[in-house]
Amino acid sequence: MMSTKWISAIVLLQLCYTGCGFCGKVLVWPCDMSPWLNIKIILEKLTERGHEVTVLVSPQSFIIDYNKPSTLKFEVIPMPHDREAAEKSLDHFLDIATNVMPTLSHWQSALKLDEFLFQDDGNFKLCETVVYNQSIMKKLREANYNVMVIDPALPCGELIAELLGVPFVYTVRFSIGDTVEKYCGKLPAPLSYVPVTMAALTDRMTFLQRVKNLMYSIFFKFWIHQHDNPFWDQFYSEVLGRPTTLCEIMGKAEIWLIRTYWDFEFPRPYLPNFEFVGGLHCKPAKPLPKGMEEFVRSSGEDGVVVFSLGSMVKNLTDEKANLIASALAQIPQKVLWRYKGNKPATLGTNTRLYDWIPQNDLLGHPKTKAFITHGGTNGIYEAIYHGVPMVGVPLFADQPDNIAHMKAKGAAVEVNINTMTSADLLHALRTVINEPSYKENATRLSRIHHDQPVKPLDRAVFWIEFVMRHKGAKHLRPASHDLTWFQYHSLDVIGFLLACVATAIFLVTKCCLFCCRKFNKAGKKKKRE
Ligand SMILES: *[C@@H]1O[C@H](CO)[C@@H](O)[C@H](O)[C@H]1NC(C)=O
Ligand SMILES: *[C@@H]1O[C@H](CO)[C@@H](O)[C@H](O)[C@H]1NC(C)=O
Ligand SMILES: CC(=O)N[C@H]1CO[C@H](CO)[C@@H](O)[C@@H]1O
Repeated sequence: MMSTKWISAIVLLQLCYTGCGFCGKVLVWPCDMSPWLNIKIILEKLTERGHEVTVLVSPQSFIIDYNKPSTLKFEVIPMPHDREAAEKSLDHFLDIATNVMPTLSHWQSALKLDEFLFQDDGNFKLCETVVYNQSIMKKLREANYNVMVIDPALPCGELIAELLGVPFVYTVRFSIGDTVEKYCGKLPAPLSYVPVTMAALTDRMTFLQRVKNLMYSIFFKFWIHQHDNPFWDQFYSEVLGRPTTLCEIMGKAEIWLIRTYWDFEFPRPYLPNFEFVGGLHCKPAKPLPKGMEEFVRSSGEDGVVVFSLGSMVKNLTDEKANLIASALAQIPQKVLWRYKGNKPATLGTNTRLYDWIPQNDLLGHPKTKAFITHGGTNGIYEAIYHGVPMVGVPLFADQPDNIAHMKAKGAAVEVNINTMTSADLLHALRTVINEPSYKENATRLSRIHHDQPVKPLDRAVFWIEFVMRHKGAKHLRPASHDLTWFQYHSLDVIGFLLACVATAIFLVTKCCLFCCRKFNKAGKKKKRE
C-alpha cells in the first residue's frame, strides 16, 4: 500500500519535471487578427509546460483580448490611442479587402495590401514607443527572457530581441512574394517550380506561367521589398547605433516556424532551421451546441454545408449577399452561414445565419459535406484536418494562393467572388458535393496530415524550448547569411573563371599571331633569297 503511494508520488514528480524540465521565460511580439489565433495555441501550450509567457500587446488590438483572464501575461504598450478611429480604419480595410481587392489583378492586390500594412505608420509608432521608452526597455531587460516568439508580419519584434540580446523564433505564414523568407531567411526558391506567394500559381507551370512567376518575383523584390525596407533600415540603424538593415536583423531568427505542411505545400527545397508546422491549432471536433446539433441532424442524408468568410469579414454588399443566398437556397443540404450583415431577402429555409460558429467542431461533424471558405490558412487547415472538400471564394492576401494549392491537390473548386453568378456558385457546390474525387482527395490530405511522426504543435514547442535550452540554434544556420549576393550566386567565381578563359584565349591568339608573323617573315626571307 505504502509503496504504491510512493511510486505514484514519484511518477507525479517526474511528470512535473518532464513538463517543467526547463522552465523559461518567453516574450512574444504578436500580430493581431487571425495570425494570433494560431500563435496563441503555441503560447498556451508553453504555459501548460510551465513556462512564463509575456505578450507585448498594442492597446489597439482587436482579436488579442488582453483584458480577459488568461494563463498568458500581457504587457500593454503605453500608447495614446483612439479606439473609434482604429475601428473605422479597420472597417475601411475590410471594406477594401472584401469589395475591392478581389476585383484587382494579383499584383495590384499585393500593392494594395502592402499600402495598408507597411505604409500605415501605426506599427511604426508602436515600435518607437517601445524601443525609446527607457522604463519599458529596462523592465524587459531585467526580466531576462530566454527566447522571443515573433510574428514578422510587421517589423519591430526582431529589433526588440536584438536590443535585449535574446534569441528569437519566427512564426510565419507568408510575406508578400516570400521576400522575407527568401532574402532575409535565405530560403532557396527556384522560380521554375516554386511559385511566388500572391501569384496564385502552382508547382507545375507552363512556360508563360513561369514567365509570370519570374516577373512577379522581380516585381516583389524591386518594387515592394526595396520600397518598404529603406525606411526600416534607417530606423533600425538609428536605434542600434550602427549601420544595419531590417533584413540583416530578421536573418538572425534561430528557427522559422512556417504555418503550412506538405499536405498543403508543393514539395520544395528548405533549410534545416525552417520547420513546417501547419495545422497546429487543429483539434478533434467537440459536440455542437444543442440547437445547432438539432439543425445539423435535421439535414438527414443530404448533410450540411458550412460557410464562413473568416473572422474579419463582416458584411458583403446586399447584391452579393442575395446572390449567394439564392444559390444556397437551391441545394438539398442545410447551410450554416457565419454572417453579420443584413439578412439577405433571398435567404432559403435551408440556410441559417450565425454571428459565430464553432467552425472546427462543425467541420469535424460527420454530416458536413462541404466548406465554403475565403481560404484563410487557419480555416483551410481545419478542413484538411477533418477531410472536408472546399469551395474557395478568395478575397485577398494569401487566400488566392491557398485556394490555388487546394485546387491543385484536387480538394477544392474556386469561384471568383467578384464575377460569380448564382449559377456559378451553385455549380461549384454541386461539383464538390457530388463528385466523389473531391472528398477522396480531401480525405487523402487529411490522412497525410494525421500521419506525422511528431504532431505540429509538439514540434513548434520543441524548437522554441530547444532555442531556450541552447540559447539559439546556430548549428542550423546556413553560411549563406555571411555572403554578399554576388558571392551567393557565385558571380565572383564565374567572373574570375571567365577572366581566366579570356586571358587564356588572349594569350593563345597573341602567341598564334606572333608565330604566324615569325613564320611569314621567315617565308618572305626565303622567297627573297
Ligand atoms: C514609458 O512606459 C511607462 C510604463 O512602463 C509609462 O508609464 C511611461 O509613461 C512611458 N513613457 C513615455 C515617455 O511614454
Ligand atoms: C459594411 O458595414 C460598414 C459598417 O457597418 C459600412 O460602413 C460599409 O459600407 C458596409 N459595406 C458594405 C459593402 O455594405
Ligand atoms: C491532384 C490529385 O491528386 N487529384 C486526385 C483526386 O482524386 C482523383 C480520384 O481519386 C484522382 O484521380 C486525382 O488524381
